[in-house]
Amino acid sequence: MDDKDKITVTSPLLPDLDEFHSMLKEIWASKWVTNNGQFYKQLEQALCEYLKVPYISIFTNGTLPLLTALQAMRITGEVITTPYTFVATTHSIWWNGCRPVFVDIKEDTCGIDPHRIEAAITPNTTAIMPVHCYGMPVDMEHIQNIADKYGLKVIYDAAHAFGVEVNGKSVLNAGDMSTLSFHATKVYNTLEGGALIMHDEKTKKRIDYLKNFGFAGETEVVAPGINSKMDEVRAAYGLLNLRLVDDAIAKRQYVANRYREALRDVPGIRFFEDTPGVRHNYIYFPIFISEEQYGCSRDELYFRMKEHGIWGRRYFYPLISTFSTYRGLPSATQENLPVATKIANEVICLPMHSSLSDEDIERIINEIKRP
Ligand code: T4K
Repeated sequence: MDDKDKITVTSPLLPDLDEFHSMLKEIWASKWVTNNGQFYKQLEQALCEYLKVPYISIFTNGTLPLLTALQAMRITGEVITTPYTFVATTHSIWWNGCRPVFVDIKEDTCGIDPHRIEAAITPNTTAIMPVHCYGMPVDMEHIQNIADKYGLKVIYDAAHAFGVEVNGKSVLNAGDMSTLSFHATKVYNTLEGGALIMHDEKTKKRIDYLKNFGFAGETEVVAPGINSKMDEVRAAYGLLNLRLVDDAIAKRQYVANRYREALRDVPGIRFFEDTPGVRHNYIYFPIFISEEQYGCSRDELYFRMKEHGIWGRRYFYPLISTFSTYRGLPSATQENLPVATKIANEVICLPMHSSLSDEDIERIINEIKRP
């Protein structure tokens, strides 16, 4: 198969090159390339408005905000999370010297099952880190009630939830903090990048210190910080991409609807419908294969598609709880995680991005429908 015929799971949203070039010229003229530059400040402001959040701090990627949020809140001991996510979620807990405690997910969102959280709480639990997996909002009210009851912090890994709203309100305002990823593979990207969303100015100030080595002034260091500031080049790129993101989401919605229409009657294939009241961002289009009804296994379909140039991805297989670092944890057993185990064995994320053509979509659908 020719590489040009290959359809990948995603493709980055790219700004107009001439416009980007003009902004690069401004950066070159100013000779200010990082550390709180003009475009950086503009991007933080523009993102607050677009995302309907009060405060944001932008980062070099989506992993460092997770690490920094845990540091900022001095989280210790055990952190409740799920194994059905990208490894960055769990690694951020581990890198902070904490122990992840895995709780199973719900089939209708692939997010944490709030009904199973209380049973996982011990005297060492200090926080919950839920994930809005595929941008599907988890039950934030239920989670907050549990957190309030036990005095726990809630940090949302909202890497997939750029622009996702429930009844007109951003999901990024839930909990104590939420993180975003602006990686090239996301709905909105700054090449690499990410952000932390918080509720008040004091916390933003502290986060800004932490991501700048802990500096609170020229000579004062208030914490063992790290370097995770976004530079001017990526901030400029981000400002341009922000203008394109609504159209990109609309195009993704079109792709999702084409998939849904075509696959609704295929036995053994499930997918998410839109949730009433939710503004989805269509970051991924996962389908779940029931081998018995579909007639072949997830992996058979996955490799057949690949053979024909359609590179879906099995996000998130294998489960994080099966990796060597984590499989010895008491919460990592298959018996504790029946839904996550099942879903991880059924999922394929179909190609989903704003530059898919009608012919591409047709090719993908035909491959899935092929007997
Ligand atoms: N939390 C969650 C829940 C996350 O999903 C992620 C990241 C994070 C935290 C951490 O955020 P970051 O630190 O990454 O900002 C990708 C991404 O690297 C990762 O950002 C993402 N989640 C994860 C789910 O997927 P890979 O290893 O699958 O990506 P890769 O390089 O195989 O790319 C996938 C496809 O995308 C390629 O086949 C083609 C296309 N692509 C990719 C790149 C990089 C392009 O067309 N152009 C490109 O430049 O991890």
